[in-house]
Amino acid sequence: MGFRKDFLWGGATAANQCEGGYNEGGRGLANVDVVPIGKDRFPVISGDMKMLDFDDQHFYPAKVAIDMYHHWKEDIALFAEMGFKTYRMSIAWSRIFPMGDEKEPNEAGLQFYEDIFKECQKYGIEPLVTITHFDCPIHLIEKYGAWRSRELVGFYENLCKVIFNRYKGLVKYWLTFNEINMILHAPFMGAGLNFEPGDNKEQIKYQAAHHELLASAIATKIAHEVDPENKVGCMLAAGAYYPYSCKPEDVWASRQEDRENYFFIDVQSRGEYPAYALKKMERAGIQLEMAEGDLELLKAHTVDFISFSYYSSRVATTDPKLLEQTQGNIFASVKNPYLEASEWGWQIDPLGFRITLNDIYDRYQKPLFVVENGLGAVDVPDENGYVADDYRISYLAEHVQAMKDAVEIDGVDLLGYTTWGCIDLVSAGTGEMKKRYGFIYVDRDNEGNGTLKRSKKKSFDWYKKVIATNGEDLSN
Ligand code: P53
Repeated sequence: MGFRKDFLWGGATAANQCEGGYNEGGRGLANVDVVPIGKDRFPVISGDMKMLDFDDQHFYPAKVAIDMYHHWKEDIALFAEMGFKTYRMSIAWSRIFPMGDEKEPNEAGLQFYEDIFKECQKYGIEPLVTITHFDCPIHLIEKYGAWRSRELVGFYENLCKVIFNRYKGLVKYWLTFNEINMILHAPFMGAGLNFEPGDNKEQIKYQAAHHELLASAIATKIAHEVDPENKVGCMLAAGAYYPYSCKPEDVWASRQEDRENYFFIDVQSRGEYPAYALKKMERAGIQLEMAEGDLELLKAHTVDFISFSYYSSRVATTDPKLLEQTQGNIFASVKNPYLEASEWGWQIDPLGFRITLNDIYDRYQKPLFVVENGLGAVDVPDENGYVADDYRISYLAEHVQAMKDAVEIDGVDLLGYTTWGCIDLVSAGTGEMKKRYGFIYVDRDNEGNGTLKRSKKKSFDWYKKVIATNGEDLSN
């Protein structure tokens, strides 16, 4: 009973949040490099403030991040020491195609990831690769307007052809777009989109989404052609919406919010635009430009599994006073009076995790993969760099238990679990180093000070035990 014998335990990172080395190995600049920390971050990631290069007024944490570009061997050795069965990571598009629209890839970038995959193989760690985790080459933004242009589909297709062929036999599990629904909430970070005054934002976002959905279907097709062993997944920023009250209007509002996010996965997993989305677009005057054959491609090449991130449940309401609270958050959510929240206000809800796992499994009936979950917290190391992160252990233990309930009691088919930021890295939402998720502490702060030295936290040994017992022993 419990988790399957070959359950894929591990951790997750994204290139732009850990690699650094932004101008090394022939790498080109990307949207994710030029998002600063501080008050301008939100305007930039939402596409309202245009920033396509560095300036002197801002600090850009992704330039160095935790410098995994030079530390990957040591970091993977630590993952292996914890007993990782899988490591979720992403490829930086602009390492492989620095501009994005070249015909020939950059060999140094290809070699960089090949070395990493071989290192994983040495330890029996199965890589789980996100093809794009928010990144888009700057050149594609400047020349084509990023994903609003259909030409991006072709450039992404080239990227996929190159990496599927090159890494055949080394990588089997692929995710096409990280948190594809992020395009609605943070369009510059999610899809390289910038807006000019007067732009019809909804039209642009949904058209860009169509291009990504199409690109995802084409990637799935190619992945299966190149190697029938390949398994391709979609990726959703999940977290069930609860109605604030049992007032039918609140219940309806929560369903609408859920659908806004499920929309993408409905297309990627069922292969069709759902009726409610078509109606919604029609009412909003959104007209998707499609080419002949698009709908057939979407239908024919659906994903093999569904992956998602889960940090928190969310709350929907129709009460205007409560709605005011939600301003300025990437995901609009009202405070849930029954839940405690993290230091960043993310509400902690393990049962919500079980609910979310069940909702998604009921809806798609395909194997699931939890590819992000964890607690972002302030860690205070002692003089040896050791952090006694009991709060993180308790968050993770409760969530693993909830996941086990979903598997054991509810029958959800689950392939694996990778915790977010298994090594401390830069926060996507805030750009901070201070918001830490890792089992491994990295000595670096928000301003870029620190030795980058790695040290094990208390949770390191805890997670090692969890993996060794296949999730049976969760005690601290
Ligand atoms: P940070 C918001 C809400 C849900 C997921 O987030 C999100 C975000 C973006 O902040 O993104 C995912 O770093 C994403 C990761 C990110 C992680 O959640 O803001 O896939 O890149 O780091 C955690 O605490």
